[in-house]
Amino acid sequence: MSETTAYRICPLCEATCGLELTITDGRITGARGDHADVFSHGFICPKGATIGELEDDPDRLRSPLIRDGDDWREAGWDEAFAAVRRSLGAVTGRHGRQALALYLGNPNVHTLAGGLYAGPLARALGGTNLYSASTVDQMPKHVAGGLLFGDPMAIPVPDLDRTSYLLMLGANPVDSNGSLCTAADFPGKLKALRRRGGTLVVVDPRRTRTARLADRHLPIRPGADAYLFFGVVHTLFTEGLVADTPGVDGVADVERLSRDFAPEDVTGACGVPAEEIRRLARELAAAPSAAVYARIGTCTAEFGTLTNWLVDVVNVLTGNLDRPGGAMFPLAPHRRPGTGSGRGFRTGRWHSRVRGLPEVRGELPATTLADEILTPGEGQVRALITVAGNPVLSLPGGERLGDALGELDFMVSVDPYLNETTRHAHVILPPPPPSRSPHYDIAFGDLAVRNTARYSPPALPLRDGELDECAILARLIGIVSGQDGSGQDATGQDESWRDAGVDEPIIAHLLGKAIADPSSPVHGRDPAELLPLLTGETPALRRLDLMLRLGAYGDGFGAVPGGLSLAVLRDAPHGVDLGPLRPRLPEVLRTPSGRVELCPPPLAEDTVRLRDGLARRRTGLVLIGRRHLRSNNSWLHNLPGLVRGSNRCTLQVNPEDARRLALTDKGTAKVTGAGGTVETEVEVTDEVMPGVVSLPHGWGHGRPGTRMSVAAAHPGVNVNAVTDPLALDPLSGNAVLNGVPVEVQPV
Ligand SMILES: Nc1nc2c(c(=O)[nH]1)N[C@H]1C(S)=C(S)[C@@H](COP(=O)(O)OP(=O)(O)OC[C@H]3O[C@@H](n4cnc5c(=O)[nH]c(N)nc54)[C@H](O)[C@@H]3O)O[C@H]1N2
Ligand SMILES: Nc1nc2c(c(=O)[nH]1)N[C@H]1C(S)=C(S)[C@@H](COP(=O)(O)OP(=O)(O)OC[C@H]3O[C@@H](n4cnc5c(=O)[nH]c(N)nc54)[C@H](O)[C@@H]3O)O[C@H]1N2
Ligand code: SF4
Ligand SMILES: [Mo]
Repeated sequence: MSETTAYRICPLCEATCGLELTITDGRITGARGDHADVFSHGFICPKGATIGELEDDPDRLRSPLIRDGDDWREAGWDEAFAAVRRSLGAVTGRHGRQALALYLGNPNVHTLAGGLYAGPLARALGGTNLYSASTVDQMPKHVAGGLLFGDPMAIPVPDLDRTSYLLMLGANPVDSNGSLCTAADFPGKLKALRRRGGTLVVVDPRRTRTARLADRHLPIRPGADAYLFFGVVHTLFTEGLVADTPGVDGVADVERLSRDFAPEDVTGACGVPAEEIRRLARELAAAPSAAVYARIGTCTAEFGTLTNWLVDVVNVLTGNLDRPGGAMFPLAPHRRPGTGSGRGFRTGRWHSRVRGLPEVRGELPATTLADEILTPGEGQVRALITVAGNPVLSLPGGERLGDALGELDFMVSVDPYLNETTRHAHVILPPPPPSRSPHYDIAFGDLAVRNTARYSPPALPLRDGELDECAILARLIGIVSGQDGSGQDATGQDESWRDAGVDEPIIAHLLGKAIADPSSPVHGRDPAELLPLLTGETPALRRLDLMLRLGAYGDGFGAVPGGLSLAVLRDAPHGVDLGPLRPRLPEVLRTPSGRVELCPPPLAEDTVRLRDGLARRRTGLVLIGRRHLRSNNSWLHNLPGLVRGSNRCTLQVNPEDARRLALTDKGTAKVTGAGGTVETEVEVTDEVMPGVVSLPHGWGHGRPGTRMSVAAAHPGVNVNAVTDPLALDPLSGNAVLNGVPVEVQPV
């Protein structure tokens, strides 16, 4: 028996914990927190601890599948890619590139493959049918950041380790472990905040486990955070609490807009008492440092972009943007600092064919994908690529989308499971499990509460028949872009890399830009001298090495002694600490003015909608979502270690509502919304406020043709059969998943 230890960053959520894996005879036999990890210091959650189960799951696909009528047959990679090439070519040959769509799911931000290849794959499409989980998640954040700071990736995060006052809305990091705020051991950081005398206030319709850690929990009517925040802004102005705001335009315009939203005006809409709104404003202004942090509950709502704008308005007006202890901009190791101005950000450069919805960051709202497949005419979608997504369960209208997928001429999915979505594919290309893939978090360095750099090599080698996901995506890009004429003779992995030819042009482009940039450490050097210095067994890793060496802390190919490179990270299995967040204004800005634009016209215009909503009568039940520590969206329900115990897909109902509606605990309720009806188990609890019911997403398993036996035994119901595919935040195209009007009846 041989036993070894390997270190691997957990890819299952945004906390990015360092895992210490025990490997016995080529299998993962243990996973615990890596105490030496410079970022997570030993913290993990039950999901990270079951990573071995994920690896050994007998339902996990280990070789490509090709549809054969109602059956599947296992195929080799060359045969699978040849089938993809033939079928995609037939569709685009007949109908043009607009007939091809791509859906990118959430795990793309958790894999090196997604980080390096999702962008190039999207660009290779050559049409406008790009969809992703971003429009059922955080798109309002990108739009707010884009308009305020000129860069949709400029999303400030709370400086958790140093703040003395944290106001949190629409987030439950004790269960989710945090989002758009990468912080391992979020619960520990909240406890530490209180221990050092700081204050935590949580605004949430549910008394979550996070709310229970807080000094105050303020229940709010779902979808109404923008009202609360305008009330706070109003108070800051009327009580003279606004800090100096050098480098900020539009303060007077925000003041003017806020006049309609006095605490007394908004209290009816949001359900938070006027005096409490004033108190929040006063406390935020008076705290030595304070940060407002708003997450998914505020994004997936009808005023999602307005809310996330107002959150940063409050961070600015209280003097807390970009100062230690406030809301700050991380600087990831593979990024270069900016120049302080740029072209700015706009949306609506094109519109969706059927519903006329504006493009945002090159994407169309995911909830309109079904319309684009089902509506005949020029530009109709006839082929779909999904990578790491399960839109049938994740999107409002997902059930209709499932029907639509059955109508496609061709569908290919890069996914390890035969699930509710991939069962409609014609070819499935499964990636190897995380422990057999190299890892570096491209996405989360931009969002982490401390700057660090960490790389995990594969803990185990690929097994026969497995292909690294970077190679899978590179190969797909080659096919989609028409560059892969290689044909049929690609045998081993080296071949499939070589014929893809995706990375070399990107490397040449990045290097060329750096060489031309007077502020780069490689300015004026010769590419022919630098290229051979790149290390890495694969083109993906060579590209990562390049990004690190040119990045903010890079070695500049020797110009900066002690700087980062892939080799340096390989020698540091627990990561390299780069210190606490540092102020980045104005360098981080990409607005044409080089200033923070506090009152961009699209946001100012959308306040009309908010004002109109003040008069709306608010009666009737609304639905919100819920996350559980042992679950992760739709795809970890096949691990016995995580689904053990009682049913979690319950409808939480306040006792007051339960009495009124004659619902009983453990009884069954029928929940009806604009999208349809589901029947589910009732859980009567005063955790949810009156007038609000809560049902988690990602359930609805056990369908014919899927191959997830454990999930099928714990099916739950699909909440997105109830939510409304037509309900969107207009500025971001983000779906409304919280504050969904529903009717509930006993069965
Ligand atoms: N009602 C409601 N709906 C919601 C939400 C909500 O709160 N309420 N939340 C929304 C949010 S925030 C999100 S992010 C979306 C998620 O929406 P999706 O991304 O569409 O769905 P996931 O459930 O994350 O599915 C992930 C898929 O990736 C596959 N996968 C796992 N690991 C890998 C890998 O390494 N490589 C590849 N190629 N595939 C992999 C899994 O098998 C699964 O099929 O759901 C959204 N939907
Ligand atoms: N265990 C686990 N962890 C996860 C996931 C998972 O499915 N399970 N999913 C991952 C993903 S993809 C994401 S995006 C993140 C999300 O991470 P979080 O943003 O922390 O998401 P949630 O835990 O859903 O918390 C959202 C909170 O918003 C509240 N809420 C709902 N509507 C409103 C509203 O209108 N206003 C306010 N103020 N609050 C509201 C809900 O009651 C809930 O407590 O979690 C990630 N981590
Ligand atoms: S909190 Fe859990 S799932 Fe998230 S990265 Fe850490 S161990 Fe993995
Ligand atoms: Mo998400």
